[in-house]
Amino acid sequence: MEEGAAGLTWIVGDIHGCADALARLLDALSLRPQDRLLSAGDLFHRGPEPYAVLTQLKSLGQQFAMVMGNHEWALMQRVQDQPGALEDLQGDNGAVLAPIGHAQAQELIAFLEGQPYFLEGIRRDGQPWYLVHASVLPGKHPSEMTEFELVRLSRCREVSGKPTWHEAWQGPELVVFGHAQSLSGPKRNAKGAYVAWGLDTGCVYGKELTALCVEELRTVSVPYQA
Ligand SMILES: [Mn+2]
Repeated sequence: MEEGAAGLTWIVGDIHGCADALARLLDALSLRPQDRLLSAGDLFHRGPEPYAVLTQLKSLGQQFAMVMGNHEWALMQRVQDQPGALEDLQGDNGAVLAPIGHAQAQELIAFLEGQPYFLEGIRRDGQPWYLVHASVLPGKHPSEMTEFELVRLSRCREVSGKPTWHEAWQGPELVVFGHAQSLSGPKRNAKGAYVAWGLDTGCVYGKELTALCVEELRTVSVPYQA
């Protein structure tokens, strides 16, 4: 992706329909025109205000980009199987989408159509970064992973003990991801370099919504309740 001259790339973790927290996070970030906000996916399901999340993100225009989460993946699978069927907007494993009107549902689906499953870039110090919802297997580029693997925690099946990806990931790329509260926070490799950063800090469970500045490796968090 093209980086603005002095622009910062902020990546926000799982929003899950928490529109108030998103509004407070955007206030805290005070994005400048050259900055961007990227989402690690799981934007709308489980939480109280999916449509208010959508309108806030759309208002960012070209400053916003996202990767699909497992809930968007499941929703779009169903929409592709049954074009026009907007009655059932559940996410993965029956995750609820708070009720929204028919026109709003159409708007939400149109927003998600064609969204990517990964994004990538290069930090100013030359370290490449990947943004995915859940995982990248060691030795693979995200483009070599299936959509299903990218939105769920994948296991290294060829390694003894079949560890999950984050237990084996040594970089050098920085993988920014969401999906798993238990994996939130930074991870360093044996050389001390940051090689993964989990951003699901449990907002929809009453905890925090977190964004990471990729260039500066610092986070800003806001609580679920003001
Ligand atoms: Mn998820």
